[in-house]
Formats: sequence, C-alpha cells, structure tokens
Amino acid sequence: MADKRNSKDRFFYVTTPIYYVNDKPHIGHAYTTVIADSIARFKRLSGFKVFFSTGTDEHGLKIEKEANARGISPKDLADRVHIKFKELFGLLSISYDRFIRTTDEDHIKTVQHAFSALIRKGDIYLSEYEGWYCTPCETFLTKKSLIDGSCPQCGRPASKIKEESYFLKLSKYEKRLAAYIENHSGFIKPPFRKSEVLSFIKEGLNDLSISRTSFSWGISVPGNDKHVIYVWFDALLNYLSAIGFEEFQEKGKNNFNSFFKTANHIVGKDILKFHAVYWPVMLFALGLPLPKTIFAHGWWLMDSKKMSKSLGNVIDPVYLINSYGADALRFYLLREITLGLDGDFNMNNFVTRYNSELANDLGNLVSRITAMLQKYTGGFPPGQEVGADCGLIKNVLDITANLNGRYDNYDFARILDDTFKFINRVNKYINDTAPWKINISEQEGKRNLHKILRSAVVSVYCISYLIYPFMPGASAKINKMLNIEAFEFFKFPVAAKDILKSCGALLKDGRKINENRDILFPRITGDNKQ
Ligand code: ME8
Repeated sequence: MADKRNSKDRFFYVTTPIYYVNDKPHIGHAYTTVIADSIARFKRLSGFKVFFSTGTDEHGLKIEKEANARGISPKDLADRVHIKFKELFGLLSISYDRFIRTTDEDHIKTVQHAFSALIRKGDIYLSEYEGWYCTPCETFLTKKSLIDGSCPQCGRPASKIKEESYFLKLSKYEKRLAAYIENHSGFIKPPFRKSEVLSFIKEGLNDLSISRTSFSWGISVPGNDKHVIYVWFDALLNYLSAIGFEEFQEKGKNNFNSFFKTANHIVGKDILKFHAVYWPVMLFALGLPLPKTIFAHGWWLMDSKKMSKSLGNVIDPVYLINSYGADALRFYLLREITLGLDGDFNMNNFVTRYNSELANDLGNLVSRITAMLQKYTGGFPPGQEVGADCGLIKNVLDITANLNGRYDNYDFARILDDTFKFINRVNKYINDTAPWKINISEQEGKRNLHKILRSAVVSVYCISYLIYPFMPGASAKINKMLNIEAFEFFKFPVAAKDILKSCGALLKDGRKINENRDILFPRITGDNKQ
C-alpha cells in the first residue's frame, strides 16, 4: 500500500494531547484525535514510517478530587475512564500506534529519569511556591493574571497555596527559546499563534513550580517522596516515553531519535503555552532536539460559548457516531471549520452538509457510476486501451501536486474543498456526456461510452484515495465496491501514469466490480434526524 522505495528513511511522529480522565471524552477530544489520525493516514499512504500516539493524563489533583467525589481510588477512576477514550477511538477508526497512560511503567521511569537528570544538572532546584493555582486547568497563576479572583482561562475560582516546591529554571532558557521561535517559522502553526507565544515569553519567564506536597496522586520526586511531580511536567514527557525513550536510554538502539525530531504535536489553543514554552525548555535542559511543529487548533463552541460540563452543552461524539456513522462525524469536524479557527457546532449544519456533500454529491456519484458499469459493461471496467479524458484526470494531478504542502500546513480545508470540487466536476462530466444517450449500436458510440466509463471509474478511484485520510470507512467501501486492493500502485507525488497504471488493477484477471453495492451515506430524513 505505501511506497516502499522511500519508507526507509522518512519518519513522521504525530501526537495528540493526552486527555484527563476526570470525565468521559467529548467532541473536542474527538476533534484533535481525528486531525492527528488524518495526517497519520496521509503520511503512511505517502510512504512514511509513522508513529501516532495518543492517550490519557491520569495524575494530579484534579483526578484525585474527582476520584474522591466518586468514592473510588484515582487509579480505579483512570482504569474506568481511559477505556471510554479507547472505545471512542475504536468507533472513530483512530489508527494510533500507542495509547499511552501516564500510569504506564515505562512512562513513570522516563519522568523520574528526566527529573533526576535536571536536578543533577542544576536546572531543577528546591524552594517555596507562594501563589495561586487553578485545579481544573492544573495551572499555577500569578495574582496579576486573576480576573476577580478566578482563573483567566476557565473562569473558576483559583486557590491560594504556599508550599515547598521544586522549580524548573525557565528563566535560564528564555532568550534561547525566543531566538529559536523567531528563527524557525514552521515550529508554531498556524503562523498567527507565533506572535502570541513570543509576546508571552518576552514578558519574562519566571521559574516554574514543578512539584506539589499537599496531595499524593502523582509520580514521586526521586529521593524525596514528600513531593509529587507537577502533572504537566509528567504529562509532557509522554511524548518521549511513547516512542521508547527508556529503552533508548538502556539499549541505545531503537527509532527514538529518528522519530522525535519529526514530531508534530497537535493541541488545542488552550494548551499552546505548555507545549510552546514549558516543553521546549524541558527539552533544552535535557539536551534533546525540539519537535518539528506544534499545531494549535481552535475551539468548538456551542452557541458561541465554550463547551463545558457545568454549562451542560457538551456534545457526545458516541451518540453522533451511532446515529450517523464515524465518517460523517469526522467529515463534519474537519470540513466545517478551517483548522486553527473557532467554530460553532450546529446540528442543522451537520445535517445539511451530510445530505448535500456526502449523500448527494459523493454518495450519488459512486452509486451512479457503479450502476452504469453494471448496466453497460456487465460490471467490467473498460480497459486502459480506450483511454481516459485528459481534462478530467488533470484535475487530480493539480490536487495531488499540492497535497504534501497542504497537509504539512494543516490546510485540510483546501484539500477537502478541492476534493469536493472534483467530485462535482465528475458529476457534471457524467451529466454533460450523458452516456445513456449514446448510440452504442455504432462502433464509434461504443468506444466513446467506454472512454467515459473508464474516465469515471478512474476518477472514483482517485476520489477514494483523496478522501481516505479523512473518511477511511467510506474509502474502504468504495474500494470494496470497485473490487480493488487499496491504492496499490500509488506513488507520491502522483503522476498521470501512476493513476492510470493503478487503475490497471481494476482489470487484473478480468476483475469485475462487486455486484453488491453499499449505500455510502443514506440520506438523513425527518425520520432519522435528531
Ligand atoms: O489539557 N474544542 O487535557 P484535556 C476543541 N491533559 N478541542 C477541544 C475542546 C473544544 N471545545 N475541548 C477539549 C489536557 N479539546 C492535558 C493535556 S498534553 C501533554 C496534556 C481538546 O482533557 C484540545 O485538544 O483538558 C485540548 O487542547 C484538549 O482537548 C484538552 O484536553
């Protein structure tokens, strides 16, 4: 399936945040994970060795409090809730390579290893923290940043704390970090987020408190188990443990180095500061390279308000998947708002998009072309010798020529836009050429019909390729209908001859398309509309 010639030395590491286990997942968690899954699928298709990690963030005061409220242990809570994330990711066809939990043995070793190394280096020191803390956000706050005594991020009351604490020397790395960000244009994406991070750094970085003594649910500081390590110091290191940092330290040989420098961390804008400031400083201190990209996407809102359990406006992704299918949800999340911006989740828009773009444009196209093949050629796609319509195929070449760059810039909006424009072009091509009007009793007419059918089936094959990263289920259904292996001859970048050759697979052993045709996207009508 992938291009084996190039996979030897092309690595790609993509991550999602690890999610808190205080509650079951909602649409925001589905969103980030679908973005990561789509790019992982595209990179695999283009011949990269991909490692995709996701998982759960299981330590800290917030989890301890929730467990206490439910009368169970924090580990029991984590055991129960992490399953909900795994179930959701299974339903959404998330192709992760590792689901990391911060209670995993190798992760705990990584965190203690890093903490000890930085104490030895003098980048972590013991002192006292006096200030404010927001437990829901697990964030230390200055008095100046509070709004009426509450957290500026979530609006909930902050608590005053005073306790002995270890600190990480952020201040030591302030200038180096600012210079790094200035000089690496692709480090923070979208580009407009870069200035936001730079102005935060330029206000001055205070050393960061990275341990707590007033509760116990966390990883102990090596040699001083009065302290548990700050949940963010613990959580960020998952990006090392997930790809075998511990094994690399012990045996010195695995793909850790090759993967880590290609890392793309996909996060919501709420946690950009942790990833673009604290995390790089931790890596500088540890002497490790920085990730390649941190991509911060926007927020899904409900009626322009942030979704939250307390407002009761959280959307349950499992319900949507069970009602309309995983691909429908994946598509809506990626198509409705441009990655990087905020958007409102709106059920009417969901249904309208589904019916017009999925059921009507894409679903009908596949259905009419497979029906025509059955009717006119007994289900055998016409052979390469009949040729294909160059104008139509050129559209695919234009899309694929820009595909790599667009994925690297997370410009999914453009990719989907181009793909749906192409779908509509093929629909128009069928309407304009009107195969049903051709007089096939004449040789000329028959040749013409075969050329149209071949152009159409090649186009459907290309559409299946283009939608695969976003809607793997629909793509697999199309391939099954066409009775083909998935994209077996595609190379990247795609050339016209590859497209035509790959469609040669359609003819292998006189292969016939499948007689059983699935309806890709049944229309949502009044009866099944919620
Ligand atoms: O912050 N719209 O975990 P978390 C879009 N454990 N995305 C949303 C969203 C919304 N309304 N709500 C949540 C944590 N997200 C830490 C991360 S990483 C080392 C540690 C997504 O469970 C988005 O990706 O609060 C956001 O950054 C993340 O969920 C926060 O998940």
